[in-house]
Amino acid sequence: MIKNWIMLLVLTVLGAVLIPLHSFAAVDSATAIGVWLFDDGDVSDSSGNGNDGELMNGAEVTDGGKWGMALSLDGDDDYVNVASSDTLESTAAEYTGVAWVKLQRKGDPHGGCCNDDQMVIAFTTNWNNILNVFGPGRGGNQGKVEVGSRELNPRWLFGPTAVNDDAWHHLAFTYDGTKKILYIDGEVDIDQDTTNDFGVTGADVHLGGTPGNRIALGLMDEMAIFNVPLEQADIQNIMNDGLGSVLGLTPVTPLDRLTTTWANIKSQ
Ligand SMILES: [Ca+2]
Ligand SMILES: [Ca+2]
Repeated sequence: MIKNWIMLLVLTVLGAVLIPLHSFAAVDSATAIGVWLFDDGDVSDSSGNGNDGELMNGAEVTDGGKWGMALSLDGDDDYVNVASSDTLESTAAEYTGVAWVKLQRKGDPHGGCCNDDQMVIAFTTNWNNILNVFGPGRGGNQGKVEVGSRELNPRWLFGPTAVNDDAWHHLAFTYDGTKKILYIDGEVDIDQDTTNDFGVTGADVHLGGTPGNRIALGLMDEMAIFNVPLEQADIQNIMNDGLGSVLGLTPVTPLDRLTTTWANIKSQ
């Protein structure tokens, strides 16, 4: 009898210690302003904020994503438009943007240095906040990732790693009001001391390109915007476990993650 009580005590203490270490809800889902998983075949926002996107100029949602379906961009004129909103404007001072990208190398440059870049996430049309991949007009820097804003000081920054190799890479841009940080595949690619706010009032958000230029060539998946600067561990959790799992949108067991899409969950 005493033995059983001791065993129960040990198990209770172990549980109290271990359960917090295995919490999957490391990211507060209330800080997710827009979440675009593409698994319903469209650009609906899974965050609950109604920041649904519109497919422009033939942009498609296709199979072959990093998780389920993905956004497909033609490198010519495709992009997604998300209309400005109060919730999107809540990212002015603190921000995280994340995306999986599978981008091809573009051909010869045309239209100067920047028009052939591959935009991932942009609050624009005045370059208020960008996560951008350099195109052929950038010469030897093609494929490197740029983050920044016309409103920040300093404005722009790009890291050493190229991502236009037609393989999946996870990108994240965080800003906490004092430092901008670019993560590639969960590791810091570059950071920089920075001041000012983004100034995103009235700015539409564009995914995969912008109206007129910087159109991506390839696939994007699991894109999201937060109004807080996520920590590196959060970004790695999102990369490894998927946005749906980390935000509590999908079951957390590995088997379910592999075999069940968000679309299936929603239909149940
Ligand atoms: Ca098109
Ligand atoms: Ca997906």
